[in-house]
Amino acid sequence: MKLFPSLLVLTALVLTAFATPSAPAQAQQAPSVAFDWLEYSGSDPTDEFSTPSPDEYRNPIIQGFYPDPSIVRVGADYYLTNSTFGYFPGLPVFHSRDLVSWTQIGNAIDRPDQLKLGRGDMTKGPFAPAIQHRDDLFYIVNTCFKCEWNFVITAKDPAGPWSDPVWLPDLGGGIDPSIFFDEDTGRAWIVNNDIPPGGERYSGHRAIFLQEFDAKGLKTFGPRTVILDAGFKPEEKPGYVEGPHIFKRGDWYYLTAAQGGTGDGHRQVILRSRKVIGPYEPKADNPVLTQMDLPDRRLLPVTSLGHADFFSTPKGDWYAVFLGVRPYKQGNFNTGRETFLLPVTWKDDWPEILPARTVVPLRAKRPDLPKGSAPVPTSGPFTVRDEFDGTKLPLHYMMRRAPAERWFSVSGGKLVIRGRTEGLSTEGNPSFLARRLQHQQMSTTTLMDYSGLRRGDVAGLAIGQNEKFWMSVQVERTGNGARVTVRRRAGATDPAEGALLGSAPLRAGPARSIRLRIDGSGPDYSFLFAEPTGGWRILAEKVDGTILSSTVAGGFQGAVVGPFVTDGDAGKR
Ligand code: 6LW
Repeated sequence: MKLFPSLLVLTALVLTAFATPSAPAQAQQAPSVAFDWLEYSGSDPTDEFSTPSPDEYRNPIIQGFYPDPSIVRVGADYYLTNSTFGYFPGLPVFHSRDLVSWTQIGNAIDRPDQLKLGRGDMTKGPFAPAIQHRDDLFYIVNTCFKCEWNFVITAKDPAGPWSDPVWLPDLGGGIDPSIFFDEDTGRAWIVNNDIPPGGERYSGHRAIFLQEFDAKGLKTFGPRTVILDAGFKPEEKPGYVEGPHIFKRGDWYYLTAAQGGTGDGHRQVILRSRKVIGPYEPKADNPVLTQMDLPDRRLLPVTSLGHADFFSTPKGDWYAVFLGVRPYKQGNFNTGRETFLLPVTWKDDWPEILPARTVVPLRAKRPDLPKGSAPVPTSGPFTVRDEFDGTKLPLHYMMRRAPAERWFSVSGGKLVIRGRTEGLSTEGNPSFLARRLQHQQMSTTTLMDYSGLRRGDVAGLAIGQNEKFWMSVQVERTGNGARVTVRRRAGATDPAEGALLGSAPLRAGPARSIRLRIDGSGPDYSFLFAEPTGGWRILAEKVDGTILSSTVAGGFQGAVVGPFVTDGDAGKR
C-alpha cells in the first residue's frame, strides 16, 4: 500500500494537473481528492458449476454492462465492440485471438467533441455499434440516439484513433445499422431498422432496410429497400425487429435480427436468400436463439438472449456473440446486458445456436484456437486492483456524458479528482469515474485522502445506474470536522444529495485517509469504512439495491461503481 504524499506535494500535483489557461483560478478553489487505489472483486452464484475445465470456456465471455456485441475477424484477430449510451469514453474495442480472453485496446469514442452526448437521459448516446473491416480500414456504424443519429467512423488501428463521425442521413430515424461487405461482388451494403414505409401498423412495428454503401466516400446511395417487414411471423405482430446483420456462407445470404424488444421477449431470428436484396425466407423453426421457451421459475436463469452477430474462424468453425441477462431476483439484474459466445452448427444450410428449450450453457468447449490470456479478466470470479500507476486511467473507466473540461489526473500512483458543482444527481458530467459492475456478488474498496475537502464538499465511492438511482459511501466535510455517511437516491423524488441511511463522525487528527467499501450480493448492499487505525465498520447493511436494475431505474445500461468528488459550494449535489 502506498503512502499519501504530503499536503504540499498533493497541492502541487493538482495544480500541475489542472493548470490549463482557462481554469487556473478554479483549480486553486475546487476540492481535489486523491484515490490511492481501487479494488474490485466479484463472483457469482453460478461459479461453482460454471468453472470451465482446461478445454472449456465460461459464459458470459465479457461480464457486466457490455450489450449489443458486434465482432469482426481480421486474419487470426477478433475485434469486438459494445453499446455505451450516455457514458464517455464510448464504444469499447476489445481484441482476442482465442475468443475467450478479451483485452480492451481502446474506446472508439474517446474525444469529447466526437459526439454531442449533451445533458439529460443516460440512454442518449451510442446504441448498438457494428464493427467491420475492409482494405486495411476498420469501420464502426452506429446510431447516436438523440444526437445527429446514424454515423460511420473509421480507423486504421482498431485501438484508435477513430475518425470523427460521418453522418448517414439516408438511414432515417432507424437504429442499429450494420455493414455487409460482399466478397463476391465487391459491393457494400448497410442494413438497419426503421419505421416501415407507411408507418407502424401496431406499436413496435419495425422493418429492416437495405441500402448500398460507398465505403470510400462513406455514404449510402441508391434505393433503400425493406427486406424484412415486422420480423418472423408478422401475423403475430412481433415488436422491435432490430440489430440486423447480413453475412454470407456458400451461396446463401443470411439476414439475422433480434425481435421482441430487449427485455424478456428478446429473441434472435434468421432468414436466407440467394440474393442480397432478397426475398428472404425465414428458418421454419425460428427463433434460432431464445430462453423464452423455458419455465419462468427456474434456478439462476439467463434471459433475454439475442442481438447476435455470426462469424467464422479461419478453419471454418462458426460462432455467434450475443447479449444475455442474469437476473438475481424477479427479473432484476444490476449487471446490465452482457456478452455471450456460443458455437453455431449447420444443417441443410441453416444455422443452429441453441436447440429449442435448452438452457444457455455457462461453459462450453473452447474454440479450436491457440489459447490466449488477458491482463484484465472479463469473465468468472476475479479481482482487479487499479493502482493508478503511470499517467493514464485504465481503459475500463467511464464517466457520465462527455466532459467539457479536464477534472482528473493520474500521476504519482494516484487518481486525483477535482470536484465540481455537478453532483451524482445532476444531468451533466459529475466528477465520477466508474467501472462496470460485473458480478452478482462484489466488493469495491478504495483508499482516499480527503484533506482537500472544504466545508460542504463530499467525496467517496458511488454505485449507480443514472442520476436518479445511485447509492454512495462518502466523507462529508462539516464545519468543525468530517463525517462518513451512506446516501441513496431511489428516484427523482428523493433529495438530490440522497436520503441519509447512516452516519458516523470521523476522528479529528492529522490523518485524513479513509478506506471506503461497497459490498453487494444480489439485491443486498452494505456500506463500510475503515479509518487508518481501525478495522472495518458497517454504516448501513441490507440496503435494497434493486434500484440498480434497469427494470427499476429504466434505460439499457448496467450499474457502474467508482470514486467521485462533489464541490459543496453551489449546494447542487
Ligand atoms: C439496441 C437494440 C437492442 O439498439 O437494444 O437488444 C437497443 N437490442 O438493438 C439498445 O441497446
